[in-house]
Amino acid sequence: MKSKAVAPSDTVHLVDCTLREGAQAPGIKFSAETTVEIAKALDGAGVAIVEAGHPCASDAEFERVERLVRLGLRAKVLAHARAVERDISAVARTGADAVGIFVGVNHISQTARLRRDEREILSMIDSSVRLARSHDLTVRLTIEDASRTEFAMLRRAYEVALNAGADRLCFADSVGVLSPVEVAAGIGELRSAFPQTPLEVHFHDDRGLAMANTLSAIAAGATHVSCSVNGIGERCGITDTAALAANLAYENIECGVRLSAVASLSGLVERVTACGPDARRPVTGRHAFSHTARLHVKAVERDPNAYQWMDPADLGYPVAGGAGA
Ligand code: HCA
Ligand code: CU
Repeated sequence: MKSKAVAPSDTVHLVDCTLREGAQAPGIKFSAETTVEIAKALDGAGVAIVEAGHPCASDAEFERVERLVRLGLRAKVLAHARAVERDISAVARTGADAVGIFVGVNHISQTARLRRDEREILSMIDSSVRLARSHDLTVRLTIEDASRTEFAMLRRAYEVALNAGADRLCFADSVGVLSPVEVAAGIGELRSAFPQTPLEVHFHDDRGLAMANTLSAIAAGATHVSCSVNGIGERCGITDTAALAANLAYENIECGVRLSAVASLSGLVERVTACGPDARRPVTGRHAFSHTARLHVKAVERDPNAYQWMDPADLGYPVAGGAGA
């Protein structure tokens, strides 16, 4: 029987990071032109926030983000920054609505990523959030590797960010190590600690659990989800925007994305990146809605629900055969 997720909120906001996290996938590079094409498609599909890129990385990256901002999309545009003045000023100069500041605070971040101690990192969080607010940017503060950060330390870092004026907190499972049971507990604990604060989750798929973790986080009260079309990102990528939209529709959770845009979004990113989803990938894979055994084919002819969880036509795939057609 189809069951509905126990979500405290029946609405979640998608933060599509195809143009930032996706640009970090091996072999993928977005030109200004393809950035514009993808951004327009995301906006047209109803994505709430488009994560554009990391403007401080290079002149070309700055121009790519600036061009996206100039489109004047309905979606809010967020650009990425380390917790340093240079990065945040670059985001402000692009005219983006929001900055996504990311910083790690656990031992491995102190020793391998930032080479600073906790006190120094907390001070970086404080000053970078204040600087961003002084530029009138909406601020998302992400703790990188939050999943391997002791709760008390995580809480201290988030408190500093909120006191400095951050608008939203983000919990990143940067290495993709969590399981849904751990996510339910961890996000539940954060929700209790910061009940009024919008909370985003960012799950990498290294254990193949990004989607499961995302649904678990939503059930535990996450309000925003980082995702990318076809799941592209570092290593195994992150939660797939297309599959997430389909899953949320199935669970009756509103995310603003038109379900019928799923096929074209996935196809566009496949074309631009010259890299399609695996044939067996849920929702967007070539075989996701194809039926082979005679018994199955016959049953589906009589009633498509016999061997399908969803009608591929609702996702924008030409029927019959859906994604596999
Ligand atoms: C990265 C890190 C990040 C940041 C996520 C965020 C992660 O690849 O630079 O800023 O919300 O997974 O921690 O993608
Ligand atoms: Cu990431």
